[in-house]
Amino acid sequence: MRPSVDLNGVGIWKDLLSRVEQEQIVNDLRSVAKAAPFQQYETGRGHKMSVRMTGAGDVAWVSDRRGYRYEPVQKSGVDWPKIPDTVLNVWNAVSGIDRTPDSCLVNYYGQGACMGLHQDKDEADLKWPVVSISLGDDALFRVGQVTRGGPTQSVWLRSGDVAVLRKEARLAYHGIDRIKFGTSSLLPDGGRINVTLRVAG
Ligand code: MD3
Ligand code: FE
Repeated sequence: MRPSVDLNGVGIWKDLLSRVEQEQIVNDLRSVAKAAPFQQYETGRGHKMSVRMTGAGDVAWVSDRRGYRYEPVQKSGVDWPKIPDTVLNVWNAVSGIDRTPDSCLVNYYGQGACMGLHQDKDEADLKWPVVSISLGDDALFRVGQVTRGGPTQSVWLRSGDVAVLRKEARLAYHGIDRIKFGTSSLLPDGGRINVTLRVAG
């Protein structure tokens, strides 16, 4: 299967997931959020992020005043829940690799939430791809270069779109400029969920 868009290693499958598949994933994510509630993390500099986050798998990404890192347990000491099979199915369909991901991060964007340009390099081995699933409201995704400050390209991510980041794109600066709140009926209270699957450990 080949992506419908390819921006320097960012492969995007527009509309890959049907409405029913999206609903099943959201349903499974409700169980994840029950076992591991969403948190509004602080950065090392003490700024609260606007995106709410949780995770599943052997490890998940967390941030606090000590900085960011992958943690094998939640702040409470409780294990992260299992990665839902509905989410693993998406990885198997698009990642092109045999290994299973050991970490699933779940980001929730409410009204006004955004994510500044950053690189993902907290994973132990950066050669593995990252798979991202967009659910809910439309998001303006921006991807730049491996170095900060280069030219960027933007694309709208919509509910059911799946992106795979590999090669140059894996280390490219990227972020979410804004959400068009209320554009999707998938989440009853609006907003957007992004699920990323990673080999982190
Ligand atoms: C490019 N998430 O979780 S999704 C993140 O929509 C993250 O929540 C955004 O950036 C979101 O780190 C963007 C697309 C995405 C995800 C992971 C990437 C792009 C990426 C990792 C490396 C390069
Ligand atoms: Fe990222």
